[in-house]
Amino acid sequence: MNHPAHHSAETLAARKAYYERIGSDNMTPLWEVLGALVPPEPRSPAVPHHWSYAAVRAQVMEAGTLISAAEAERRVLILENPGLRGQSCITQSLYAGLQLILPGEVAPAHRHTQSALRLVLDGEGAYTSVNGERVTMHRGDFIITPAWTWHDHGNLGSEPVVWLDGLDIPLVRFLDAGFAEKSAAPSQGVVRPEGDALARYGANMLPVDEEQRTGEPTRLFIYPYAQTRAALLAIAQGAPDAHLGFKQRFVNPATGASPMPTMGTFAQRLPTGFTTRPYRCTDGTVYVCLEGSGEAEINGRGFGFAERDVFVVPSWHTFTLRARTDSILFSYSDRPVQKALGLWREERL
Ligand code: 1HN
Repeated sequence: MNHPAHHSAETLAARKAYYERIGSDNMTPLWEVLGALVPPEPRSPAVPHHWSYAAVRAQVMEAGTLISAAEAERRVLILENPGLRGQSCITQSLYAGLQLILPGEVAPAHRHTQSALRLVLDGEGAYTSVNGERVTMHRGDFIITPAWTWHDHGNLGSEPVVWLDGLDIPLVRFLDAGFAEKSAAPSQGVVRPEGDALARYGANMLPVDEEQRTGEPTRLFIYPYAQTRAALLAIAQGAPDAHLGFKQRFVNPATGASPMPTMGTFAQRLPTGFTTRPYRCTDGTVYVCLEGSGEAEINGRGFGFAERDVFVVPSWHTFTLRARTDSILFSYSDRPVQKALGLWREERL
């Protein structure tokens, strides 16, 4: 409502009584909420936030003294947006968490309709298994478990391993489309040798008789950091984009679409001293610093970032990124969903 002050107490009381009467029939007046339902521009309840890995690492490790991976099923500390506490959300549509697996542990096999990505942050020696193929995790590797694929994790090494999980949980919850199933066996049998998917799908070739429809997730489920890093360094000879630095998107090599239909994933390099021009877009985005250090300024608030830190830029928040030292950032968002629905917008300021 626009001008409540211009109405008499009588009118307002009559309206209030009316709202109560129609409320008992589960109706409510649009005119009281119209402005909030159709705002002139996105007004996310999510807020910018930064998690320093150095600051939270000890708390992640402490979880390892309190519960096993087997009992927890997944031993994860959820990164909750301060504006969305209690909802297991880092943005309105996305989830993020830090998962810990100790030497000798297994996180048992299950599958669900939610799609997941892993970004390996700390420690060596863990593996994840996706539909019967194992992959050894190295720092910076980006690994996916598409919707309804069986997956379990283990740690065959001698160090704790921590990775970031990114899932489309809030989006699937919103759609009431979640299903999940636990496997009888904790670990999947290995049905293909390690490296099979990377060789078949990740070497600029595809099996000659395989076709994929747009929207199907990629059969390449590991994007090794060594490849990503080498590519970002090699393209950094020319001038960086003023708003994005040197920014690439990960693709399903069979279709050119995002690796999974619900989450877009990106890697970008910002050379030492480079500051991006102010930019905003409608996909709230989770950033992870893989290398380097710098500052993000988000709607006027400054956050320093260092290696392994996570920060979130909510929808339509204007931000800049400055690299204090040569930086590589990974990021993910719901951009493919917004693009498929014709909703995505960006503004380069
Ligand atoms: C899940 O399956 C994993 O497989 C991690 O590692 C986090 C959060 C919610 C629901 C399922 C995993 C998850 C999850």
